[in-house]
Amino acid sequence: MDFAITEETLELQQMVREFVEKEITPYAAEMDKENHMREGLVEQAFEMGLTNIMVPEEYDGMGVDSLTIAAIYEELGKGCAGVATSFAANSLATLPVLIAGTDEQKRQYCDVLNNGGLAAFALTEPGAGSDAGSVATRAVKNKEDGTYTLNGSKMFITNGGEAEIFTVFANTRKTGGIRGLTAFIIPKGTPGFRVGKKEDKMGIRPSNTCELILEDVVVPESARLGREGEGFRIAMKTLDSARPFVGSISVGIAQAAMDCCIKYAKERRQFGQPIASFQLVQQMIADMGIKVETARLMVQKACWMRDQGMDFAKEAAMAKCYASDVAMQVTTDAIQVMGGYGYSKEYPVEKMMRDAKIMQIYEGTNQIQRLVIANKMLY
Ligand code: COS
Repeated sequence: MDFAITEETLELQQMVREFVEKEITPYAAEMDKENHMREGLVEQAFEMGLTNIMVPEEYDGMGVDSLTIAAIYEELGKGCAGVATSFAANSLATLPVLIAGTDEQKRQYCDVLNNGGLAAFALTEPGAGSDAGSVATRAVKNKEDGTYTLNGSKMFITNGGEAEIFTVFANTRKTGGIRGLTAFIIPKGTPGFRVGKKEDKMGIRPSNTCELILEDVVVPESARLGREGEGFRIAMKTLDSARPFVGSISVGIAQAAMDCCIKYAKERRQFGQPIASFQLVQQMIADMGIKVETARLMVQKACWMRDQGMDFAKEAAMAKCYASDVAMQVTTDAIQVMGGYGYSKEYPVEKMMRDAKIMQIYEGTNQIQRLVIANKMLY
């Protein structure tokens, strides 16, 4: 095992850290309140190469490895997990195309990202969350010209209202089920494809989360990713790949909450001394440190395994599950150390705690992660 961070990654990480400290952290509370991203931030992030980080070199991207992507998402997660989520959703949406797309499809998709566009991964539906195979959106093949007509709706889609291009999962079988799940590339503006309600969420509020509606959306056969019925495998492989990155955003949240509470504990005086000198506070801080360090190592190991071409599904699920649980525990404890101040919007930790919660839910709940892990351990 060797996942030492290279000089190049360190340099990039430092650049992103400075960008986050200047352009994201100072605006995080405002973006949270306003429920959308600051004007111009996507463009600035694009200039830094942060919105198309998943694009391989052969499609004119940076072509960085998973460890580097994780390091970058951790930095973004420190500043604002909502912003990190929006940019990471671009990677999530691109992965199915990289996994199953033709050269032409990869070029089409990557070009959108390389021009600063956002992308969205549309799998979830009102009735299909953990049970991804129960997608009810139908794709019917038209015998005359080979096109497909899609009807249905999608829910909780990150970047839904702002993406230029979408990866949409629909069922090509009348009877439904995982064997009919099929993935399609659908550009914004395709007739019949529209954005529905925007979610008013508890956390990650700068990220745009919307419903999508498909009414007689006609796409050419060339929009289909892989074969009919290959969608479930594509979705599962995509989620395997994306999970360590949810882990890295979670590590970022936890690190930021821990840093904030350490600073506070050194400044806050009670009983005539800084609260950092009390052993019960020290124990909480030490436990936070152990958890953050462990979570980061688990994310790095899963990323390294992915980069080595090893089977990393179990480690990806473990990293996502553990790191997001850590983010929730550390943000909760950081508020505990900071008492009433931590609970107030005067400090950023209450937002971090709200942001942390979704990490245990999206891209597969932590209950699903445990199923995946147990399955890999038992069979
Ligand atoms: N990679 C490749 N193929 C996979 C796979 C993976 N990681 N996981 C499962 N498959 C394949 C299996 O090999 C199996 O294929 P065969 O039937 O040809 O053998 C098929 O998919 C079905 O697998 P399985 O029986 O394990 O599927 P289940 O219906 O039991 O579902 C869970 C498995 C619950 C793990 C899956 O539905 C899941 O991950 N759900 C969560 C979805 C999710 O994360 N939703 C969040 C919204 S997306 S942001």
